[in-house]
Amino acid sequence: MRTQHIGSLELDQARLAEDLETSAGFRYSEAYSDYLCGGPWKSAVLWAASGDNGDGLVTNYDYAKAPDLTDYGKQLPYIWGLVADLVDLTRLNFARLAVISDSVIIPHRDLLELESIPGESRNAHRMHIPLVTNDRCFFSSGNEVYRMAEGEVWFFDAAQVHSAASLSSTPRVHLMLDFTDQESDEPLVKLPYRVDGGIPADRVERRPPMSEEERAELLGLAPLITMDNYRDVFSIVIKKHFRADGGDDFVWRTMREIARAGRDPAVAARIDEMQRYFTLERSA
Ligand code: YCP
Ligand code: CO
Repeated sequence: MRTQHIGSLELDQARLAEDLETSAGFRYSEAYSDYLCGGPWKSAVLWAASGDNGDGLVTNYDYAKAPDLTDYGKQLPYIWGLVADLVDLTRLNFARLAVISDSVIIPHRDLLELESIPGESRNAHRMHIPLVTNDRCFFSSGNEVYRMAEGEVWFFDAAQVHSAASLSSTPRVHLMLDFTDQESDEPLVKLPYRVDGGIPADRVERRPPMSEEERAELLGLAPLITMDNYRDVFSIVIKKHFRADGGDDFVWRTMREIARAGRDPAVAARIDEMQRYFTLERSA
């Protein structure tokens, strides 16, 4: 399903605040933090196979078992009520709270490691609902940068190369729901929506085109890049992608260029290997 805004929920801020306070006591998983440069990707599993909180890695759940509410899910009556009223639970595979601050995500595709899981029990459609966000939080899909607002319901195409940023110390809290691809007479979402919306023009962030001077400045990092700091360089290049339009494949292209112009060939090899892992192939 294409990334698109399909509707909005009225959030009851007082009830939400109560649940968020409860969730502050959870032991969040930091699985997938290798996708981030900066703060970790913290997730709390609310709904998963056999109601097991698990370790947060989607490949480590028993897909032969029916999904159910976890201990964490049970402790968030308001947030869980929103989910149960909104979606067809029979096709819901995973529900997570995802929290990030002071961090950016390496452009990647998801679902690449799920091919060995049977089709009808594998995550196939994703939905994002921001619960707490701010104007320093961004997403990108390909070379399009956009923002989601609190309470909005979005389909999210995780098979396209995507990235995200949370450029402040205030945690961004999203509900992330993953669905299977089973046939059903019931709608997946109990909201009237059209499935052709795409990213609304007023959510797209208009970035200035990147100047030749700015590109040259980034390439100026080449003499500095080493095996010790290439993730710091990644962070600078990804942050630039959210502020200026460098064209298609800007992040990976720029990282390859910087690494090749650098002094240590091992860095260029590492970037190529990472690009394969994050965007092309990944086995569980
Ligand atoms: C995301 N994808 O795009 C997640 C973050 C890694 C997998 C963690 O939000
Ligand atoms: Co992702």
